[in-house]
Amino acid sequence: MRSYPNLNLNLNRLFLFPMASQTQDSPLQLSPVLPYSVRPMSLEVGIVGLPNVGKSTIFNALTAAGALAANYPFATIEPNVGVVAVPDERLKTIREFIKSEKIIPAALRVVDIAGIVRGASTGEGLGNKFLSHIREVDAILHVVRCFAGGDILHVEGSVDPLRDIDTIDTELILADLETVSSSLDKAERTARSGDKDSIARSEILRKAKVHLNEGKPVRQLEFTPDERKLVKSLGLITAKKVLYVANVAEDDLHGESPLVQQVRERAKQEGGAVVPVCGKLEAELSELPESDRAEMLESMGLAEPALASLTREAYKLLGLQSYFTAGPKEIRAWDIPVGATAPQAAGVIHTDFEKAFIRAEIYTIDDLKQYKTEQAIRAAGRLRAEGKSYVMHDGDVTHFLHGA
Ligand SMILES: Nc1nc2c(ncn2[C@@H]2O[C@H](COP(=O)(O)OP(=O)(O)OP(=O)(O)O)[C@@H](O)[C@H]2O)c(=O)[nH]1
Ligand SMILES: [Mg+2]
Repeated sequence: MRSYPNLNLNLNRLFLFPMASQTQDSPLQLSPVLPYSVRPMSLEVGIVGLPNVGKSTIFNALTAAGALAANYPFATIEPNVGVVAVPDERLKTIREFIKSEKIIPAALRVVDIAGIVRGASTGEGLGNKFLSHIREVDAILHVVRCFAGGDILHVEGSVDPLRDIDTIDTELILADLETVSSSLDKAERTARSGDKDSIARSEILRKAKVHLNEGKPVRQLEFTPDERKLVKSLGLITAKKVLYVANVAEDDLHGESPLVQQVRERAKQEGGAVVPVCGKLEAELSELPESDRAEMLESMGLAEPALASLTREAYKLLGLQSYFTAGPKEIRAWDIPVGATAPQAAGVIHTDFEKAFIRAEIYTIDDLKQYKTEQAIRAAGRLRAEGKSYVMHDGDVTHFLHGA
């Protein structure tokens, strides 16, 4: 039987309002565990950084949510959460050939929390209490101030991105150390009864504790896939991958200043990346009607808004790619890890599709451009039937055949 992904209402609620967000005026009460219907469907990133470096400004730009951005530290107290559509030109290309009621892009959830200051772990500033809101995220966006801007207060009195990165890293390491220490106490207590899980848990926690005590983030440690699952469940912030967002000055949109170069160097050593974003201009851009945005981007000499480059880098960092489903009801992008097999990709739509997977019919967007219709692609012998061991490629257009 052929299946066009049959949408479960719950899953879709998120996508019907891709720009929906919660703002300062109506803070969303985040539960520690997000609803199941949301979690597997969208990538989630949490924004960290010192106070007043432009986190909320960038969050606004990303979500056009209108969260409070103001020139005083700790403007953000409650976390802001926004859900944005991941820009992907390939969806539009598919729609040129396949008539469909709607396009459903992949979604990115962005969580903006209060700034962290030196000494947060001992209660300075607003302390660490907002870190709980980013324990569940997939990756960290670390916003670093790289613009001078004399009238914008810097909590440390000067602009120095590497010092700021160290400050945040230290506080996050101390926060994780606290988590690890209390989990270790508990795990060691239950391990005494010989409980295998607790013994495994204790070992990992001890390894993490030694490392954190040396002032190093957990992400540097090697773990087996099983251990990695456990580490994930611990919600350690320094175990998550980091994408640096350099908040650049209006005259350095491509991030060529020495300050941004320093951050780039730092990211390179850590195996990460830097995306230069001018928060102020991006926020202005996001307030324009869609039709005027391209003109403003062009006048700024930018090819695309920050959201596009940020999501692309986040996908790369997390080893994610997209495949598409396309039919008369919808054209939709789905996120999968690089290396996922066809049944695993089907499982992202519905777990039953993975279990009852029969085969996938797959073509590429280039096939679609060349042959114009699926029938023509099939007639030309370009519609591939792929089995259980097929490893998905980025951009595959797919129908899953399953017995569910
Ligand atoms: N010149 C300039 N000012 C900026 C830029 N980005 C943010 N600002 C200003 O810096 C101030 C702080 O911005 P916010 O976005 O509120 O900073 P934040 O990091 O969220 O601060 P907290 O929530 O207090 O931690 C505001 O006055 C912004 O207008 C930028 O790219 N250039
Ligand atoms: Mg803020």
